Amino acid sequence: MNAEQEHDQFFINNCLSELAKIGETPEGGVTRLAFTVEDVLARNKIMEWMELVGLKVRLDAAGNIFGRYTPDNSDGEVVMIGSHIDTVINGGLYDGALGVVVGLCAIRRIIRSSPKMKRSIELVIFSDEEGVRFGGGLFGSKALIKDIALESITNFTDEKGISLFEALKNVGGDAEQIPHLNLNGDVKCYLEAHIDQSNELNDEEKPIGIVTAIAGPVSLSMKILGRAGHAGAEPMDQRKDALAGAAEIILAVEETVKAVKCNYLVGTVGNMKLYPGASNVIPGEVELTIDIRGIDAKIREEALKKIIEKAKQICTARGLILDIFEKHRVDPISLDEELISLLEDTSDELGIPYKKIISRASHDAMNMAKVVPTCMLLVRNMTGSSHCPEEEASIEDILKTVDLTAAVLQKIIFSEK
Ligand code: HGY
Ligand code: MN
Ligand code: MN
Repeated sequence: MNAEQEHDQFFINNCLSELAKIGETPEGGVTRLAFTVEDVLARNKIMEWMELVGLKVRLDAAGNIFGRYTPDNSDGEVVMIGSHIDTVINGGLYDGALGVVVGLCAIRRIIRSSPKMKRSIELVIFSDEEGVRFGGGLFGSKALIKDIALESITNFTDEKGISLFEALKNVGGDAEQIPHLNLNGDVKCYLEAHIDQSNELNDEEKPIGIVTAIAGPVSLSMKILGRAGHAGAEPMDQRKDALAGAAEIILAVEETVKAVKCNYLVGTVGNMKLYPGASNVIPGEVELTIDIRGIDAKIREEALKKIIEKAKQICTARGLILDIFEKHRVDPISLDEELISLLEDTSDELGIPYKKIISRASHDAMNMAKVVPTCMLLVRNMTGSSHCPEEEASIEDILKTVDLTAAVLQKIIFSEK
């Protein structure tokens, strides 16, 4: 390992361990929900690092953070790299944070080695990628490409009834100004590095995945209204038990998705609240979330339609009322062929083994790919688990990712095209 890589290793370990402390959980994970105190503290930390590296920092109305290096003889074009730092509840230490630290480290290397470059280079931290607090997801990148309505920003609320619209102010955002957002320059391309959230790279013993396409999520919220009643006094045939109905719907999600036999189609009920929630009261109300993902939009839609059909039949048969709200939808997307080849060629030059891979998890890169040429790298996950404290990447693989990212960004920055 040369002196530069040694310094990078220290830089990476330090940044990741600093971020891991902000929102750390007793189980060794991290909870940093969008626009909470933990999110604000992590944002401030990263803005400090951006300035230390020599980047000019700005925030946009969606709370996205941009750190840009503009060389003296800049030609106005920008090369972007980024990810997110908000997390799920008790998430892993690498989801989002790894891509931010890899980006910062790669930019730092490029500025030190070639300050005279002609294109600017920018690190972006997108707001509220996970969507755990308000429902939805990929908020910051959706806002940047003007793919989110003011009405949903106002209607999305957290468990305490605080709206995304209000919470956004905690980080200096202003939802009313979102329609005026822009990329602030001529963006040549966007690259995102992220930990692999499956076991695929680990199984194949590859340190890096070059993403060819990203599966698209749809998330619904279903409200099931029955009738609360006495658990002892009410006969079984007179009940309108909202939780029993919900239980049938949850199994219908699993059964419908499994029946499709397409291994990129997945369905999950990840959250459920019931009311009143007492052992001697028949549940009167249930709200549950349904997350369906697929790499083929048509197959995903057919499965979704079947699930909604079955949910309606179950509720009719039980005399329950069903309300369905769509919270989030991004179509599956293929990434830029030219950038994929550039990543492959550069991996070969650096002798870094890789696998071309479809990302089952969704990322801000899906929205950026709609407006600029976009590519994505996944870093081997040593446990194959994610959205939980067990998520793990090795410093060796992270350094390889910095080597590859810096080399590819360098080529793009200096390319004549
Ligand atoms: O849910 C996802 O795929 C991403 O981690 N937000
Ligand atoms: Mn995630
Ligand atoms: Mn992520």
